[in-house]
Amino acid sequence: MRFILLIDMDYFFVACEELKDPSLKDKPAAVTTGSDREGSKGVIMTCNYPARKFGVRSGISANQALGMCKDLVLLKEDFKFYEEKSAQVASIIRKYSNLAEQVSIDESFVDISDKVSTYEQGVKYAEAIKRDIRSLSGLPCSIGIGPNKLIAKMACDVAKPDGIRLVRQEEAKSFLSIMPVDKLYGIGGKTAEKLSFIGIKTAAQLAASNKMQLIEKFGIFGLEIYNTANGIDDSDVVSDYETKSIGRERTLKKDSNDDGEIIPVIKELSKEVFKEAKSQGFSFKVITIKIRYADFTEHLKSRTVKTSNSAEDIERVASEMYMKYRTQTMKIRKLGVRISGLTKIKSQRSMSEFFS
Ligand code: TTP
Ligand code: MG
Repeated sequence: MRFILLIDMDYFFVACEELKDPSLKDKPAAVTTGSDREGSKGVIMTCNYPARKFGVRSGISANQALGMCKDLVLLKEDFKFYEEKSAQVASIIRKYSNLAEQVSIDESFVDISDKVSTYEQGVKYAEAIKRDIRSLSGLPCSIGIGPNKLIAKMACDVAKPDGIRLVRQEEAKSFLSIMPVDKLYGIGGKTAEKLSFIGIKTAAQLAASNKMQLIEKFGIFGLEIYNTANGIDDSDVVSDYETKSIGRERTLKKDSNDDGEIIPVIKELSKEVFKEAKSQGFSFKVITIKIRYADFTEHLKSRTVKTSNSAEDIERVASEMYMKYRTQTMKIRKLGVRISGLTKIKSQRSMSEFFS
């Protein structure tokens, strides 16, 4: 018996913008791309739920969106920030399971089959992850729970926004049956159109159709969509988790060779690296600094220490290496601190924390 979660952030880019400007919360707002081009307000990447009420959606032009909702707040995309938040969410998820597969900037499958043994426990587990994501990143998400990736994904769609939805194996077929085929995971508009030519419009019709006819028409893909409509999916969650090292880098506001400016940056980066190592429960053996000079040459220096889990060790060794290897003639553009030789010191959160 497998238990799979699909965690998808709600109105992700705009939710990130709300963190920067909480006054956006109740206003219809959208993030655009391409607004730099002359004479263009750009294209909508996503919008919040108040804006969706007016029909605003991803992919339409900002002008068209303003036609639907004249008070729509347009925000320019800030990918760097969204990527940071995405990485933060991914690291929160990893505290719960290493068997996590990030499939886009804001969604991950998580296999929790070795953490829970009933659907009810799966819901509790999902609630705990959702709570943690909200309190640590400040962002809302929705979670679908099911016996496979397909069902988890479809369950998440109906859980939105800010919800959790469980669909058991035995409910899967009837859960899917009312859906139009183009709402099924993996079936796009073109396939839906071809299916409608042979009289198949809903998942129920697809599930009850002639398997051989589908294979004749679509090849192996025909079998896949037939299985999809029947709630069958045995694909694995493929873990993208392999922490060989934990690092942080920062570009200085202005190129500098002033130790008084640089040492505090190294200390700050060391603290951040330590915080991440601590949250993932790792001790480390190797500390590395990276110095990128104004001419883009890059220097890496490493030192191996006795296995450690102290913030002071990272700060001290990183600062010492900097003082030893810096050249004072060239200004520095970017600094990095990294730890490797990681060993797990803390087991992942145990179920007892959630069920006590
Ligand atoms: P989605 O998860 O599809 O959308 P969403 O998170 O904004 O809204 P929700 O999940 O609550 O329905 O996509 C994640 C992000 O990817 C989204 O915030 C912006 C970006 N994106 C685009 O840039 N273009 C698109 O066409 C879509 C659909 C999303
Ligand atoms: Mg999303």
